[in-house]
Order: sequence, then C-alpha cells, then structure tokens
Amino acid sequence: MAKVIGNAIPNMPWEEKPAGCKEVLWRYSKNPIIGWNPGPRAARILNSAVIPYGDGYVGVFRADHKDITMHLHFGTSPDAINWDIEPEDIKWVDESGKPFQPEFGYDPRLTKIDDEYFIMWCTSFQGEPTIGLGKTKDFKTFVRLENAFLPHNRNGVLFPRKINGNYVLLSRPSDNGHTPFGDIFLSESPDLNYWGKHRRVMKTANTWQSLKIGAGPVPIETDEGWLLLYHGVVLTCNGYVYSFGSALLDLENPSKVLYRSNDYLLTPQESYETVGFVPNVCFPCATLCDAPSGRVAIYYGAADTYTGIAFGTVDDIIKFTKENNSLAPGDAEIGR
Ligand code: BMA
Repeated sequence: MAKVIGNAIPNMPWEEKPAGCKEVLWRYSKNPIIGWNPGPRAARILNSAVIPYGDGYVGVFRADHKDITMHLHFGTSPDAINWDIEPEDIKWVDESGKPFQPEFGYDPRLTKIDDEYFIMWCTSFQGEPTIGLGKTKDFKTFVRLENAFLPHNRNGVLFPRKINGNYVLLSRPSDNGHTPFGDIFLSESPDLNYWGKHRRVMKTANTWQSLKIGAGPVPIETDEGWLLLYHGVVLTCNGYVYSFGSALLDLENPSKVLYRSNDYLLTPQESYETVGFVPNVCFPCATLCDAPSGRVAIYYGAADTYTGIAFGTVDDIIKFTKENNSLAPGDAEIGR
C-alpha cells in the first residue's frame, strides 16, 4: 500500500464506495454541495479550495457574481460539506499593508507550508490573467505577494514543501481568452519572489486531454511519488469538455513524470456536470486526504455552476495511474 506523507483528517467527509461501482472514484451521494445563488452577490460557487483549520475547515471559494465577474470569497465549515461563505470578496493588502485588490480572481488553490497558508489563483495583472500568490496565517489578513509570473498564465499550484531547498510551483502559460492550448510547466523559487529553472512537466495527449491540460489540486506526497490530479480538455463539436486524470511525479525531481493515466478518472456525466453556466466541466482544485487511511475527497467545480465532491483512495488512484499508464519509455524526460 502506498504510504501518504501528511496528517490524519479523521473527520473528513467520506462515503464508502457504492456496491457494484467499478470506477476508481465515486461521487458524493448528496452532490452538489453548493447550488445556484448561494450568496447575495454570488450566482455560482465553483472551482474552489478547502483545507483543515482549527477544529474544522476553511475554504477560498471562486464566486461568480451576478454581474458575471469572478471573485474569491472566504468560508468556514465544521464538516467540509456545509459551508458558511462570506458575502463579500476577500480584501487583500500588499506586503507593506496597503490595500491591493485585484479586479478579478478565480480558480484558487490552498497550500499549507509550515504555519502559513498560501493561496494561488488566477488574478488580474492590470486586467490580464496570471498567477496570483498570497498568504495568510489566520484567514483574517490576506497578504498579496509579488506577481509570480508575467501574463498570461493560469492554474498555479504550489507544492506543500520545498524540494531541494526551493519552493516549487506548477503553472499553465496561456492567453487572455478561452485558451485553445496549454501544457503543465514547473518553476522553482528560493523566496517566492524570483522564479526560474522552468521545466515542461507534461504536454497534451491525443485523447480527452488533447487541447490543454492544467494542474488541479495540490499534489499529494506519497512514498511512490507526488500524486497529481490534473484537468484535461478536448474540443468536441459542441465545445470544450473538461475531465480529470492522474499522474505520478518523481518525489525529488517533480518535473519527471513516472506514470500518467491514459483514461480520465472523472468526466462530466451527472446532470450538474453536463448542464449549467458552462456545460461539461469537471474542474478539481482541492483534496482532503487522510494520510493513515489514504482516503481522498476531491473538491471539483461542475459546469462552472456547482461544487461537488468525489471520493477515492490514494492506493486505488496510484494503481490506476500505473496500470493505465500512457507513457512510452522516454516520455518522462520532457525537461527544458
Ligand atoms: C477555464 C477556467 C476554468 C473554467 C473553465 C471552463 O479556462 O477559466 O475556471 O472552469 O475554463 O469554463
């Protein structure tokens, strides 16, 4: 059994696999956990990040307002299912304490490193999308750090520890629209200010992930490698379809892909995934993982409208990633 490096989360949301289910993942029976018009300004809450905090959970949520602008809202929950989400968006300050509010924000991820929580999201760099990086210790003061990257970039995901002395971030260089391309890249930084040693981790592949791919939740550390869930997009006659699959990255050199699933793990299938503001989207941004049992709850945005949860175990996902491996020998060395 793969050993997960991390903490126990004994009270995380969980349902046993339904009898007869042959898939690696199964959906929460009460999905979606957040539906239409969840707040006075929020029309839809989707593509959001959650993390254990204190006796319960906190989250940074993507809330699309009723004027269709995208914002980040903070929320709390005793059980990571029923959320109390603030009606107004998170107010940021810069490192000197001055207000520093982006025009928009979406698709957040949350990483804990030591006693700090880092937020990565798609922010506005003078109106253009790129990776935003911020931090908080108490989820009351949110400090926006330097712009990590030039526009245009999205899907920034920070690893939960330094690797070989550096912070490590995955990202997906893009354009300023509904980008019709995109691979996953890795960058390193000694201080979260200066980023370099850029490497390409994975290219698109000729299947459900043929148009673009992007890192999903913060990778889960195991003794077999970093387990990465990532979304992949195919262009169909009816537009983009967002599914997600898995890859295992080398522990000390995570730009090296050890295994990569050929099939998706989850694709839009239920009505809350296939019908909504943007149909046919399953977009994971967070997991809760109980290290001793390897249980995983995956939080994903559905149809750019809802928030859903899918369950699985690290062991089964790794087994699937290896047995369903699409890498040919040599593919793992894309590098620079
Ligand atoms: C991507 C991102 C996601 C969104 C998806 C489908 O480009 O913006 O936030 O879920 O498109 O609309």
